[in-house]
Amino acid sequence: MHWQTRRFRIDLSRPRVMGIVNVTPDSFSDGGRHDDTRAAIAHCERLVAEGADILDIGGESTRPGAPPVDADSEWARIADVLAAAVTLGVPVSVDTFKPEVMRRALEAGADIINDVQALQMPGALAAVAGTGAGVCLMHMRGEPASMAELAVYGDVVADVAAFLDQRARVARDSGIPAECITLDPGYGFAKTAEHNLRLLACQQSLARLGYPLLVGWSRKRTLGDITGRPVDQRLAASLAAALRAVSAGAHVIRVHDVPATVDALKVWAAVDAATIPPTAQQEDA
Ligand code: HH2
Repeated sequence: MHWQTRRFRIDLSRPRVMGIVNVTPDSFSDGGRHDDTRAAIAHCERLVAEGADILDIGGESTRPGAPPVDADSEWARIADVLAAAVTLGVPVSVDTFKPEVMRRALEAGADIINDVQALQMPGALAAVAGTGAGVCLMHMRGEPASMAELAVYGDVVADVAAFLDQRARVARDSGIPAECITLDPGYGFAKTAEHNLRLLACQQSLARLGYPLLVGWSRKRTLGDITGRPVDQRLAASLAAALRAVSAGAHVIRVHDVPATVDALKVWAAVDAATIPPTAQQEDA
């Protein structure tokens, strides 16, 4: 399986690590840490040196209750960081739901648009179609400010699958090639801890929709609910969730802690490489 993006065709025969670069004053786990341009560019360089396969640059926090940011301010936060990131030799994604920011990011060389609103904003499909960009279509409901109230589902797995399937169809009908599309269940977005865990337990059914899955569990609140740990002490929990997600069909893991995730996936790959295929096992017996 591959993910076609503008400059790179990403081979997904092994899980890939997407390193998070939040150029925001208020992101839930690292807000304010990289919100000056120089620090954010240094962070991009560090993540690539640590083994990130993809960078994901965001200029607006999507944490519950985050205040909205207008397109000009969002673009002003990320423009110089994006310009530097596209010289680093890895695909660069921009995390935005605003068509105006998408258009500017693609003009500036972004490879991927990561949209937590799954290209539902008027003009978003047109901003991406025909550019060759990869897209990540994520499930959520409402806006960050209101999403907690909307965490009510009949069957969360069926509802999320139906939404993602429909958004992928709409994207394709708008001219975005299937090979450019990844889907994301949107862990933590308009979902309770119970919903998030149920979705992870049943994530294979989303993988069966036929598109690569991109997932983000890194440091999220459900991990704090389970372990009782604050956001800066959720590395072990994040790794456990990342590995469960990979075993349930995820191809791209969106994380803050790149070196630890890369190591965990190296061990995973080493065990895979040592695994005897079932047919050979039968011959041995
Ligand atoms: N999670 C966050 C933001 N963007 N994009 C995708 N595709 N999937 C996710 O799970 C996802 C996402 C939230 O995490 P973070 O960027 O660290 O926080 P904030 O939104 O507060 O900047």
